[in-house]
Amino acid sequence: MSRGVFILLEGVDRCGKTTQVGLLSESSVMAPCEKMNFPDRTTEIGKTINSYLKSSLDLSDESVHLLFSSNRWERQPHILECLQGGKNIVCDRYAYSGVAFTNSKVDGPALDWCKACDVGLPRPDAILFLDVSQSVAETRGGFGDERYENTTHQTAVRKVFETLKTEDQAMDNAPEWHMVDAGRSIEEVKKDIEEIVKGVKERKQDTPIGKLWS
Ligand code: ADP
Ligand code: 2DT
Repeated sequence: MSRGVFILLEGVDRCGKTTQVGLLSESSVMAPCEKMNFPDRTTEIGKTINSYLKSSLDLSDESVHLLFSSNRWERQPHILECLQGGKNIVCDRYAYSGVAFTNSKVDGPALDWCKACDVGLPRPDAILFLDVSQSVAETRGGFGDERYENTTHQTAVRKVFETLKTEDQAMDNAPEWHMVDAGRSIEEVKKDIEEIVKGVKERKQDTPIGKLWS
């Protein structure tokens, strides 16, 4: 039996991740499928992260970064169990958001420090980066009240994503990156994503599960 494949959707706020993760998880291309998202606010660590994002709790940049990472590590056994059992995973944000949102802070921790705590997590087989300009993203509804929901930070986040893509592309064992033009209609983006995922399955489902950034 082939293993499941691990598909990660990343991008800035309102690029359409939640919409497309939902559609892909219901598509026959991904069946059987488990849908995940990070931060997972349902766990004890996730509840602390939620308080931080809602600004009812203050934490240092380093401390909250490690909590976001820990929130992924607590799901590691389940991720591996799904993939080994032949279940595909579609995930809304992961360590890439983790690094991008922390490193982009003013005087934020260094990129390598940000990456270190996520090294060894289950490696996504592919990252589908939903690429949309900041101005288009902002026509899709106003920012809410959570931390990070402002244009300056989102622009800085986008630059770190670019750096992470460049670094991955220089590695032998990194996820495939696919830039998806997310400025099109929901249906067009969905079709594009399904085609990409078909190819990823063919290439990856009979390879060993990888470890992130190692
Ligand atoms: P994210 O999870 O990346 O923040 P969402 O999927 O929640 O983004 O989408 C943000 C808003 O934009 C929602 O109101 C959604 O219905 C809308 N939306 C999503 N994709 C598109 C698209 N391709 N074109 C226009 N509006 C979209
Ligand atoms: P959502 O709006 O997708 O719930 O994200 N974030 C996310 C981090 O700062 N570090 C992380 O490791 C992850 C996964 C991105 C809530 C916010 O949390 C940020 C936006």
